[in-house]
Amino acid sequence: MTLTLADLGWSPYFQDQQDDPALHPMRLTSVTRSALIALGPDGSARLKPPSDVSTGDYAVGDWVLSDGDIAVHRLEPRSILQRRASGPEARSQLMAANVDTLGIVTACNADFNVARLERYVAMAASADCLPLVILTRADQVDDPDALRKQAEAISPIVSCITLDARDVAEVARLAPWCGDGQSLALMGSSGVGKTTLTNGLTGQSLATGAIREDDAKGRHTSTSRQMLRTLHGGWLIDTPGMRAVPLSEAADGIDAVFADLADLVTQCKFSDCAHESEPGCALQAGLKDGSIEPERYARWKKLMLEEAHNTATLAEARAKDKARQKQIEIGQARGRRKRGT
Ligand SMILES: Nc1nc2c(ncn2[C@@H]2O[C@H](COP(=O)(O)OP(=O)(O)OP(=O)(O)O)[C@@H](O)[C@H]2O)c(=O)[nH]1
Ligand SMILES: [Mg+2]
Repeated sequence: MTLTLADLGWSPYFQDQQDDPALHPMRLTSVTRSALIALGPDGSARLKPPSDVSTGDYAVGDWVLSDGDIAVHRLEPRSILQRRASGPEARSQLMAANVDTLGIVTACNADFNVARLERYVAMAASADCLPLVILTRADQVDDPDALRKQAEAISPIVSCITLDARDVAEVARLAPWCGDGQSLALMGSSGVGKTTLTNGLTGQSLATGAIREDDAKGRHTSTSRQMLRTLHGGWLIDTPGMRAVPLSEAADGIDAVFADLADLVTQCKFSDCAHESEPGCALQAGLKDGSIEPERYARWKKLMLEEAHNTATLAEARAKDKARQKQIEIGQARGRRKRGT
């Protein structure tokens, strides 16, 4: 089947960035340590990044301009989903690019957790993706609607669908989010049914794995991110289960999820109010008169502090990298002067 650029999600936003007609636009369907797998109207290709760039600087869903062998330019994405990478290094991990909707997958079991959902919604909001909570295993509880209401109460920007991910007819309700040129990325813990949904939406038979009976945790069956064409004419990005959702550079997303609290912050008497015991603190006043739920306030505060810390560490690491690079360049220039080249 021949795909057009529009089928792949191309738009004037990317067209405006194409300044070299000799290069071909392609969309990345998979990113490995050694290669970028890309799809274009002429089929798929295995590309390399330019010599000074690593494949970790690309995300599944990215648009690149290719010469057939090398991804010469990475086009500025319209949206990028990222989190702080796990491990001691201060790095941000690119998870998916040019996604229209983030499908936040959770199940009607022990995985359901409002604090975690808030993190995903903040991640989506800060990337300008629509947050859609997909609540699987609706077949295993009496009242999935009670959980749906809890998810939708997180923020007016959240919609939620409950379903049995194994039922292909039910899964087709997700078609509006992954039809013509639309991209839907699925994220969530291991075992919540991301790949089961992917199979239902794409007609593929990717491996799925049963969850543990005692704590409902999955076994990390999927190990890589990949973008697949859906039966509805759009794109779906399946991802491996995530153990944690550490946010960085997502302050605007947190403000979007907790818009009411973010509004109140502007009414505090002092601009550097820590919302603890300062006089004239609008948040403490809200807690006192019962208009703010204490648990939600505590989750907001924890997320704000963590995000600020992660963003600062990232900025510091980038500044150090820049300084190191500068020293290398100075050293190289000195060497060249000495050699008279
Ligand atoms: N009863 C029921 N079982 C489901 C549902 N969704 C998924 N499952 C089962 O849950 C198990 C895990 O599903 P997967 O699709 O592998 O989960 P995943 O989110 O891709 O997991 P990882 O790849 O490990 O991140 C499989 O045995 C599925 O058949 C559902 O809605 N209802
Ligand atoms: Mg999976």
